Amino acid sequence: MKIKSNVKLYFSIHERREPMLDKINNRKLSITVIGMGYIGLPTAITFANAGFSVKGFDINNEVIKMLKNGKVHIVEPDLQEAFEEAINLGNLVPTNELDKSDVFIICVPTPFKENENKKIADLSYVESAAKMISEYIEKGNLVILESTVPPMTTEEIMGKIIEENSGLKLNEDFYVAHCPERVLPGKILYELRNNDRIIGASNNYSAEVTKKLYETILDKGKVYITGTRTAEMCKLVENTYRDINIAFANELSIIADKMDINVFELIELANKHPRVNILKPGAGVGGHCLAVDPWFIVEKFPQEARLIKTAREINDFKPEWIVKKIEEEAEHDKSKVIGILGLSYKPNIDDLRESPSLKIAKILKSKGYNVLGCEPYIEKKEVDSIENLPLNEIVEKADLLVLTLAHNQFMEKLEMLKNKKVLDIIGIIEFENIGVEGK
Ligand code: SAJ
Repeated sequence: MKIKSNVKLYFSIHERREPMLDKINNRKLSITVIGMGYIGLPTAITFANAGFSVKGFDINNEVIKMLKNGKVHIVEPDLQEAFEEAINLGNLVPTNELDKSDVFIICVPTPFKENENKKIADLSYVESAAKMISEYIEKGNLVILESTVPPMTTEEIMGKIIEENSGLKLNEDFYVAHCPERVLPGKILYELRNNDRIIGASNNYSAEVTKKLYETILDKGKVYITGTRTAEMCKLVENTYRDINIAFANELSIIADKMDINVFELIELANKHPRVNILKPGAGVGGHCLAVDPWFIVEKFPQEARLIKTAREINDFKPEWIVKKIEEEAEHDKSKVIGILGLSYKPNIDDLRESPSLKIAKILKSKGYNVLGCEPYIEKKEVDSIENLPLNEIVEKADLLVLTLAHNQFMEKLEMLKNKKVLDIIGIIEFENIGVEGK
């Protein structure tokens, strides 16, 4: 009895596997990417330019309208050209209507929300994508989740929602995989082809098809197969590793300040040891990844994830500590004009999500200080209620300048700050002045 059912299962999977793999080989596989944001749009473009017929779905009509008019809505090197190539090939169709597809790839945001003073993942976009897919999914289809999620989401939440709403059975009728995105904004198209990919698959069939599919877009990158839980955790661990290391650097900066020594000199010298590589302290940790993902582990394992939580708290506290330093420098005189050099979350980009520099500016403003900002990568006169001035104007107007980001546009014009009072958070000016040997 047992053998018979196994044989039956083998044949049913075998029959379905061959056409799916053939379809990948001869580019007859249809792909729908759900979410046309920072990850979904470049992913859809990359698969389209690899020869697949791709639908780029988004619920935001404005985004679809813009794409249909031939313009990408994201600032990212070479993306517009790659998009035009995909459209000219006839392989990419932006749409706000979902339809049947061999493969669905979910690339929707997973922010966090506050719940009873705890930071937990907001999975509403993943859940609603899964519900939408349930209406169109057919036997043999594959659903790949690329969004960063807490452990036990791919099969246990997304898979379950599709089962409940479609009536199909996971691993018998349809398959799921988690293939977390790992690309760095500013280098997305390059990293999509050259970073290794981790694939967490619900069974061997899903692993084989997902691996084959992603290999069609990879140049240097390799595919590694594991279970869904390990893949989910792997993505979170990568960003948490970096967050913890930056927290160490930020904690050192606070200790060094108390000791009246230069933290940048300290780190430079410690890093001369062959097995030490301390990262850079700064204004704090921003962006939608490092500042968010570690909380997904804390949410699931609040008792165990003590170091992870502490690191998050240290990095979140850094902007508040910097505000205190600024107040001291300004002698608590609220008539003084404070200029914040850099408002985005890291150098040379326009992204403001979870930005520590912006947080510093807003705290100071809420305390009644006269705050000006300079964010050369944003062409607006105001950035989230902070007046945004060109460098020459802010240098002229501010009594105290706070250098929070090593934007190229600042680095090229550092001499403009020469005779100004500058609080250097990132160790550019002070560091050069003390002139550590070998630097
Ligand atoms: N930062 C420091 N000191 C450092 C390095 C960074 O303070 O020495 C700060 C930055 O200023 C910024 C924050 O950390 O505020 C995050 O910047 P980042 O460049 O470290 O990372 P992200 O958030 O832009 O991108 C990360 C990447 N993950 C890793 O490097 C492990 C990227 O590969 C991921 O794809 C991305 O998160 C994501 O989407 O998860």
